[in-house]
Amino acid sequence: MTDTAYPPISEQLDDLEFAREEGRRKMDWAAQHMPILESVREEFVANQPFEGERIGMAMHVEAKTAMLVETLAEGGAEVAVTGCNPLSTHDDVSAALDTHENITSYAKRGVDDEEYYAAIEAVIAHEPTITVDDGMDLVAAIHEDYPELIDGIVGGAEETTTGVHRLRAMDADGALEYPVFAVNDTPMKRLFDNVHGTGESSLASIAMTTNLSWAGKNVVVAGYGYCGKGVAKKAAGQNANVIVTEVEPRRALEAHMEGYEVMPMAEAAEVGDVFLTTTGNRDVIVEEHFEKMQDGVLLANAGHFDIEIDLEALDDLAVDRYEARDGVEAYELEDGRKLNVIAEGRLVNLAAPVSLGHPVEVMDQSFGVQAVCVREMLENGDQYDAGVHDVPDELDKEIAEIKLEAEGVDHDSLTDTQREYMDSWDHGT
Ligand code: RBV
Repeated sequence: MTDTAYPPISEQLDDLEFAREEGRRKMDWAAQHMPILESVREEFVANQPFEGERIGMAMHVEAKTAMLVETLAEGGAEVAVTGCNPLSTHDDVSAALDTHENITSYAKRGVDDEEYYAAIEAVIAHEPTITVDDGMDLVAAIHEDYPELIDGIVGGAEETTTGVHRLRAMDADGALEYPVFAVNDTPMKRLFDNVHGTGESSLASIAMTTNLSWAGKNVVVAGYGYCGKGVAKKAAGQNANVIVTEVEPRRALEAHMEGYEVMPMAEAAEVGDVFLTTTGNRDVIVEEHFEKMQDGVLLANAGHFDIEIDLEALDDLAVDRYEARDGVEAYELEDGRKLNVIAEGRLVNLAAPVSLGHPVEVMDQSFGVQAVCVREMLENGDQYDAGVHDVPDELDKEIAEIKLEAEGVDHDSLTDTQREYMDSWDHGT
C-alpha cells in the first residue's frame, strides 16, 4: 500500500539542494533552543522505543515540528508526515526532513484541498501504528476511509484545542475506535503554548505582516479561552485597549475582572481597529458585523480552522478585492470602506507569509509532551481503551522538570510530613 500517487516533497521542488540546506539551517537554530527534545532524544536514541513502529503525522511542518519528527525517527520509528494547514508548511524544512532515511515528508505550502487530502492519504498509505495529529484530520480520514487500518493502530496523540474538541465529540458518538491522548489539555500545553505561544506569535505575525502598531488601538479579542487570554494579555502589554467578546458567562466575567472591556461583537464591531478570533467556533464575525466596521480595520483569526470570519459573506459584500500587502487581502465595500483580512482568515501565527508559528521555547514544551505520549502509548497502550485520554500527570511533570533543570531553576519538594498532611482528612482546627 506504500505506493502512493502523491509524491514526497523531494519530488516536487526545483532547487532541492538549496531547500534542504535552508531547512536544515532553520532546524539547527530551533534545536539550539529545545533542551527538552534534546534530552528526550538522547533517551530515545539509547533505548530505541519505537523500533518497528510506523508513525503517521499531520502537523505544521516547520523547524520546531521537524525536531519532533526527527526525535521520533531517531527513536527507531519510520515516520511519514504531512501538513495540517495548507499555508503553514515551510517547504525547505519539509525537504530537509525528507532526506532522513526514516522520514518521508509530503508537506508542501500552498496546496489546494485536493492535494492537502492526497498528502494525508499518502501518510495513511504507510499504515501507521501511531498517529500524531494537530486538528484531527488524520484520525478522521482513517476512520472514514481506511477503517481496516484501525486494528493495527496502537493509539494517537492530539496537539490542539480544536482537535481535542473534535475527538471528544467523536468519542461521545461512540465513533472513536482507538485511544488518543489529549496533549492539548495538559498544563504544560495550555498554560504556555496556548497562552504565551498564541499570544506572542499571533501579535508578532500581524505586526510584521502589516508594519502597524498596537499602541492606542482598540483590539477586539473574540473568545477568552486559554488562547484568547494570551492574546488579550499580550495586546494590553503592547498598549492596546483590549475588548473581549465571549459567550460563556464565567469567562466573560473573568475578562471583565481582568479589566478588559466586555461587550457583544455587534457593539465591538463599531469600535474595533483590529479583530482577532480565538474561539474555535464558526461565524464569529459575520455580515452584520462587517456592515458596522470602520474603514481600514484588520481582521485575523488565531483559531485552528478558517471558519471564524465569514469570508464568503465579506466577499459578497465587496465590490473590489485586492492584495494590499503580502498576506493582506483588502475587501472594498460599496461605500468605499476597506476591510483588511490577514492570511486568508487562516491561523494567523502560522499562515501569513512571514509567520513562524509559536516561539521555539513553548513548542519545545508541547512537543516534549507529545514525544513522551508516543512513548507511553507504545509502552502501555493496552492500558488505554478506545477514546480520548488525559495525559498521565507524571508525564507532564517529567517535561516540566527537564525544562526547569535546563533553565537552572531549582524548586522545593514536599517533606514527608507535608505529603502526609496533604493526603489526610483528619486535621481540623
Ligand atoms: N503550533 N505549532 C506551531 N510548529 O510553529 N505553532 C503553533 C509551530 C501548534 C500549537 O500547539 C496549536 O495548538 C496548534 O498549532 C494549532 O494548530
